[in-house]
Amino acid sequence: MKKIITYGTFDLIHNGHINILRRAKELGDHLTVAISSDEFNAIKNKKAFHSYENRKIILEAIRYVDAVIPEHEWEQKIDDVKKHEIDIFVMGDDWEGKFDFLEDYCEVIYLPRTVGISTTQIKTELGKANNG
Ligand code: C2G
Repeated sequence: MKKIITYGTFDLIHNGHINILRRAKELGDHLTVAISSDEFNAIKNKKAFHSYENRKIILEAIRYVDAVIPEHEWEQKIDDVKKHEIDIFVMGDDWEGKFDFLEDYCEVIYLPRTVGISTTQIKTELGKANNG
């Protein structure tokens, strides 16, 4: 069984998230998603609309996702890859090159981001709409 892992905040789920989850799953048989805890988001200077628990509930309902684990820190990836016997690590190419150190443990694949959508854009445009 070929196991895939990917990491992210996955707040306000949108088509860009779905595209990378679908394409990650297509690379193997089992996809684990490590979603950032609320505390780790603070380290990433991100404030998610949905709490970790709610982002987990939403991710678990997506057909491409087989398991959801928490991401507490940058340094956990090697342990995660070993513990979950991961074959392929996948991230959007905005992270191109940043996780190449994992190549000693698994295949590393960066996939093109979906253009024209982001959680930040959703928040910004909703903010404008509500403020007239
Ligand atoms: N993504 C994408 N296309 C978009 C937006 C996001 O392909 N239009 C991808 C990102 O490249 C990432 C995943 O969706 O692979 C999750 O994006 P975020 O929730 O923004 O995750 P991020 O804050 O980049 O956290 O340790 C890694 C970090 O946790 C990644």
